[in-house]
Amino acid sequence: MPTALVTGIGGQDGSYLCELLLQKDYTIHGLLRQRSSAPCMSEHMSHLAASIKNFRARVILHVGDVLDPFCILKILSTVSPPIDEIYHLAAQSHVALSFHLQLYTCDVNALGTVRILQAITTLGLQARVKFYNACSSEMYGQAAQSEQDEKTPFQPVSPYASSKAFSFWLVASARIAYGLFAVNGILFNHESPRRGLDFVTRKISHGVAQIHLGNACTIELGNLDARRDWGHARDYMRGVYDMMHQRAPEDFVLATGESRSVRDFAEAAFRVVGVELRLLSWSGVGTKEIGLDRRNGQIQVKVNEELYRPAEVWHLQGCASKAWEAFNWKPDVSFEDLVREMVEADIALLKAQNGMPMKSKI
Ligand code: NDP
Ligand code: GDR
Repeated sequence: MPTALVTGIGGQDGSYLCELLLQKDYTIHGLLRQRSSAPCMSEHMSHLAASIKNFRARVILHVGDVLDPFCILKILSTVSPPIDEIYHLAAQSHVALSFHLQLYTCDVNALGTVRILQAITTLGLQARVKFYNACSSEMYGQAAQSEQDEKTPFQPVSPYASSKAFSFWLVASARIAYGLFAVNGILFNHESPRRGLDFVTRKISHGVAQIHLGNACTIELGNLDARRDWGHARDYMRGVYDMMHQRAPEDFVLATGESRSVRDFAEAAFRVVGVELRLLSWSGVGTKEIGLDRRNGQIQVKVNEELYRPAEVWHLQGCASKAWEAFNWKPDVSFEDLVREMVEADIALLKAQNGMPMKSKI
């Protein structure tokens, strides 16, 4: 039975990857941060623990932090059977927050990757361990190309994107210097009902659910014109697994090839609950645009310029033809089905919580 170490196992991608690896009979070691308010298992992990047979024997959780090199050294040097594959997903993954927490973001995302790579080589594991690094389409930044692939130059415009570009080159150089089987996945945005509430898709699906259930009147958003290539996280974790099982280590883009604006996402989410939006310009203080429900004229969306970023990535649209040619990867879930799944899941969640509101911070 193969053995994997997953950092960031409690996040969106970690939980889908964990499910996939369990289907493939892996023993999983997961790195989780300790929270002051125990238990440290995230909502997704608790859900998996409850639904998967023998979860505790098959998923061994280690409290740790990628800021502390000894956590990784200890896991890699002590677990038995030894780790075959490392999926490094842990990150300060919020782009807007990275402008406020620049040093911290670089420490976790860039130096966190250095710590793991150095642990591998210090223990002399480079010939037996495979390494996956979670890189991002954000690295393309304001790239001139209308479609981005593995050959498109990086032009990061945030501390988050710069930290991921740093980690990309570390991994690429570890491949050359040590012969490590190391792969960078350049993944475009992928979402799901397990997405954090501070990312725009979940903020919208959760906000639409709140409005639908009568718990709220409006959603406040930032830039509606930014365009993203949105897919489903489960499809992307399937691609990540396949990248790690090629004959030779190479970097791959995963994307749907379709780009939509934040406005498109908001309109699609409202359509799920039968609301047709009309967006109007308005000159209120700090508010630029409002979305009206066409039928009753109620304001459902407000744009607050305070939520704009100091530097924006305006257009992302990926080309995943290399992944298609190498391992027949393509996404299964369409944009409309993704939006519907997210809105319906939030309605069900809120009903189960008796309409108790969950607050979004950013
Ligand atoms: P999440 O933010 O949902 O998950 C990140 C996880 O990393 C969380 O569980 C978090 O723990 C953990 N983490 C953060 N800091 C540390 C630390 N110092 N030590 C240990 N663990 C830490 O992100 P996703 O699951 O969406 O993304 C996974 C990876 O893929 C990230 O690296 C992200 O940057 C990258 N990525 C994501 C994309 C997407 O669209 N989702 C696209 C491209 C790349 P805690 O729960 O305690 O906060
Ligand atoms: P992103 O995702 O920055 O692409 O990073 P996010 O959902 O945060 O933003 C997408 C776009 O929406 C605009 N936007 C808002 N964003 C947030 N969070 N909140 C708002 O209210 C809001 N209004 C408009 C943003 O300006 C932006 O243009 C995600 C993360 O998962 C990264 O870790 C990952 O690397 C990239 O996707 C690919």
